Amino acid sequence: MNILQEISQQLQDGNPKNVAELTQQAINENLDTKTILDQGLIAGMSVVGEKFKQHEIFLPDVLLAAKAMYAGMDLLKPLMLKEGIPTIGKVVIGTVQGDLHDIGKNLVAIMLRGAGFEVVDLGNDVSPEKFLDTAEKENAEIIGMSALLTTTMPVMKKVIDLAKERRLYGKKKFIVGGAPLSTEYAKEIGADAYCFDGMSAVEAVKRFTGVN
Ligand code: B1M
Repeated sequence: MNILQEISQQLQDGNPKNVAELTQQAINENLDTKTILDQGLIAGMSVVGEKFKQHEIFLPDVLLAAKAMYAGMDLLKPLMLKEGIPTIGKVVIGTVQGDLHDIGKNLVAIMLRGAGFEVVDLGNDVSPEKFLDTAEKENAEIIGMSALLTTTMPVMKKVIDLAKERRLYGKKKFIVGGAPLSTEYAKEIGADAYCFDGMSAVEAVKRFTGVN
């Protein structure tokens, strides 16, 4: 088993301490940050998700895996931010109301910051009003919404509909992401872009702010 497989396995087993040690070891061995993230941490979390779906494991196991994921991400975060350049645009980001999943949203926030954007992170369970009030107050060009549950996806539409009411639609760009979403859904609700992962969120925000 190589070190990336070990990270994935320890994450699946819900061992934050071991995940942190192995992640640090991989960093010391000069493994690429994105490789550690994708083939170690995210790979492990994908297995956890699949097992949870099949009822092979239960919620407490998923919580432990999430803790382990954060133990690894905390070490990778400074490296991901390192190449940051001066602020070139502002993004308000959050997980929509009713949804507590924040691992993916946090990863996206880290990558946006790493790409030089200022990010106002509202956390999870964010109401439509809070997204829009903050974007106005902070004068942010972009509003980024994350949803991991099919039951919370419609909140994204509520945010966009409220933006239309407040005549903000067209003035701000709306990007959406999260495992249950798709390009079609994004189009249907009037979002400006569906982002599959952190990298595509960075690309979309660059496009909307005119950064190359
Ligand atoms: Co929950 N959960 N969970 N969960 N959980 C899912 C999402 C689920 C698919 C599991 C399953 O059944 N296979 C399922 C949803 C089913 C559905 O709606 N279709 C589910 C369920 C049912 C639930 C509960 C309802 C369980 C219960 O209570 N019975 C409950 C809901 C609580 C709530 O939110 N109200 C619940 C709770 C939890 C925990 C709290 C235990 C924990 C969350 C911990 C946390 O986030 N702090 C948890 C976890 C960890 C998961 C899984 C296993 C992993 C999610 C994750 O972090 N993935 C998940 C299964 C899965 O997704 N395979 C599952 C890793 C992360 C890096 O990926 O979040 O997809 P992801 O983010 C990616 C992209 O999607 C994208 O970029 C990220 C990086 O590549 N992206 C964006 C995400 N947001 C973006 C925003 C952007 C751009 C890109 O722009 C703004």
